[in-house]
Amino acid sequence: AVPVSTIVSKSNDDNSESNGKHRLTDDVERIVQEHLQYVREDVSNGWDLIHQDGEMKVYRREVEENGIVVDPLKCFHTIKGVTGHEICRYFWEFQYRMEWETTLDSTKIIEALDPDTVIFFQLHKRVWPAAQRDSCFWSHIRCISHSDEDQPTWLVVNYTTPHPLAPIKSPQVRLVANVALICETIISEPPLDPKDIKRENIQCKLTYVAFVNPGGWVPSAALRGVAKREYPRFLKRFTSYVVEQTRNKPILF
Ligand code: 6CM
Repeated sequence: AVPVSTIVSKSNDDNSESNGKHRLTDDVERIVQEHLQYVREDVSNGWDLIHQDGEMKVYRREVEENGIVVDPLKCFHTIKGVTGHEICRYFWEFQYRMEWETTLDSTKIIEALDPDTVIFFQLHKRVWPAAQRDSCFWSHIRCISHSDEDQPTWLVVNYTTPHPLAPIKSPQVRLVANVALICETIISEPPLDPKDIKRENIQCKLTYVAFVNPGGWVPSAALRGVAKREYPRFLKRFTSYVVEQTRNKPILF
């Protein structure tokens, strides 16, 4: 849940319909379903492995739109000792973001649409010689249960949206993002009693996908260089952060 103190602007009439729907419900549903399809597509055709470090693999496809690099990115990782819920929770929750995100100047929640969907406004660190970027996106966390026996899949989707509280102000450039983090929990040698599951018996299989349009021209080689360096760095730092934070806490399934 979002601490009330972090919500700058909360709800308006079209957010609070009695059926729990809000103005972006249908968009959220559509994009979540697209990601659940897309995550199954493999990376054998047209994808380049740009980074590998142990279990972590980062792939990208080189794509340009009107001369702007918009390379899709797909990353796989397996992390020991944490659940998919824990990884997604730490990625989604506002209060942890600045502890693992090294590429941001600031982040804030400008609206809460429902308990699982908020709108963020973020200022990204400027990368010379490009103009500073900002972003405004809805962020949704969800648990998808397959059966009573199997562990559920958890996911977070971050998807660009306009917002009256986040007008585009030159010289900043608004980037456009469609990002998903999709996690499964694997339990090895499950004990008869679920209460006896230890961190050493669990691991999380993570898939992270990103479609980012920098929102204006950036030198292609510079942008590809930044992406090749920063995405593996983010995955390593973020996942180690979650391992550290959860080490001595009860397991959140
Ligand atoms: O997914 C990540 N972070 C989330 C929470 O902050 C959120 C962020 C989405 C935007 C990611 C865009 C980064 C690309 C910035 C490029 C700026 C242009 C530079 C010009 C270079 C010459 O989903 C983790 C994001 C990790 C990014 C490396």
